[in-house]
Amino acid sequence: MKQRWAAASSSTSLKATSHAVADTVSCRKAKNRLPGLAVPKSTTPTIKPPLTFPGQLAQSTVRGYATQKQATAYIHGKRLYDVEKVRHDFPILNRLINGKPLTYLDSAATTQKPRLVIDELTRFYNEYNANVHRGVYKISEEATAAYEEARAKIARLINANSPSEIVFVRGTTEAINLVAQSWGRTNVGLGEGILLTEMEHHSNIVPWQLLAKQKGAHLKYVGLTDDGHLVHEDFRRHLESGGIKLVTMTHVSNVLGTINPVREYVREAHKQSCRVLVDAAQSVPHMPVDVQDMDCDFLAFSGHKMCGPTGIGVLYAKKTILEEMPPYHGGGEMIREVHLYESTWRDPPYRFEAGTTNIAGAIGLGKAVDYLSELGLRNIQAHDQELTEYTHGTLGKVKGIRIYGPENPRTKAGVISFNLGDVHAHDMASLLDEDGIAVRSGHHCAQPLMERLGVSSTTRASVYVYNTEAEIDRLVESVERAGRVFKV
Ligand code: C6P
Repeated sequence: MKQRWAAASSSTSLKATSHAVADTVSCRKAKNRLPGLAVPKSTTPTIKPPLTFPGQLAQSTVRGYATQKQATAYIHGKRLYDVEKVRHDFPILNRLINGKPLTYLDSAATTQKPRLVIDELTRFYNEYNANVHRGVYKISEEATAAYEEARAKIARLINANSPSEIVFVRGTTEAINLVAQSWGRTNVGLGEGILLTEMEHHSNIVPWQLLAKQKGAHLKYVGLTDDGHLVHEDFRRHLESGGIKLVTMTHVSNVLGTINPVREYVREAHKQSCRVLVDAAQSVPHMPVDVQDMDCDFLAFSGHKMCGPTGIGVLYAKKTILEEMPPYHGGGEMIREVHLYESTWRDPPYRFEAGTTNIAGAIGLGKAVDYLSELGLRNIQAHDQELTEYTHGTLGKVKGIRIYGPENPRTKAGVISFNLGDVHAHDMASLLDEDGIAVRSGHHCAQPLMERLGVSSTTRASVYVYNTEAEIDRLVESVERAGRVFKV
């Protein structure tokens, strides 16, 4: 078989890459509970006062836990994890691709959706579709309550101080652009610096390049070790050189799976009076994230990477910071008063939610949070971890394979990027697709990282709640088949 994306020379590989497929709860009612996933005895609430936050429109509970601490324990709780039961929740996993079962190993790009999320989207449109915060009639009030309840659930998931610290946006990309154009334009000036890392996704590079051009600021980068960790010395040196206003870094690399010690970096940055933004697109869906413990100033993530709908995401920011930030977009519902020549703004988060937002998306994301909370974020992390170790142990033995990032799978998240000999990543992904295996290939929207790795592309398998060791075995067999086909 001829390699369609011939990788013989780096120039042809780069050409291939540029052509590439664009690199691309309300838990109030017991009947809504997931079958077979009972709340563990140790954390079952005995009292049911609602959890409320100041400014919250709808009172909401996460299974009636009395305190934030109890709810957080529930969300991150440890209990037996039954992957076969989980798989039944995802209708798409019944599909056959080329006569073979769909083996979905591209959850870092977007995750599949459980029935409960799909059903809630349908229920919203069938039963209570209305605009929020505008109508005084029944279904508008229902939609508003569900929308605000979703906000409260997200606040609890990441242990924010208040739902008013949760801004609904389209996704991680929009969240970062919001910070760059609102906070950044106000706070970053001529000659000042923004500190990034070489493992960032384009979404956490380009908005800062735009800001730097607008303000005459400059970007600095923390380098990487050969096994995909940040060079701490670099970080310290840049910080101590002065003038850095913002540190912005990913929590988990979408290419290498590296888990950055953001808590420590935040502490060091704060000592130098820098603000810190954490790109949590690849962490919030996969592990417990506690913004108060991390003490980051901003945190961004996307609903579609955590079993929620596309087109909805979250910007978390500390309340005091949000209050000082000017609007990002102007329009309906973000204003207090509008006059012909000037206007005043509502308090956060509404100041940043101009126009009709993705109401169904937010409600669907609330359901996804319910779902993940039922499973337990610690369980999800442990499951990812086991599969990652298994993948390193099996895929790592294939002749000619090179896995990028941390060598010790225990120190990384469930993202496994690899190349086999000089087989181009797109050829590899196409061949795996013949076997019903969905992986991503290309630069993964991280071209500077590709440059650092000295490659134009990689094939990436990424795991989530529904993946099994049997699926990893299928991946390994298929990669071995590719090795035979391409004579590696
Ligand atoms: N990474 C991937 O396949 P959006 O597209 O806004 O939901 O998320 C952007 C983003 C930001 N940061 C990180 C670390 C990411 O991984 C992503 C999305 C996907 O790796 C799609 S490019």
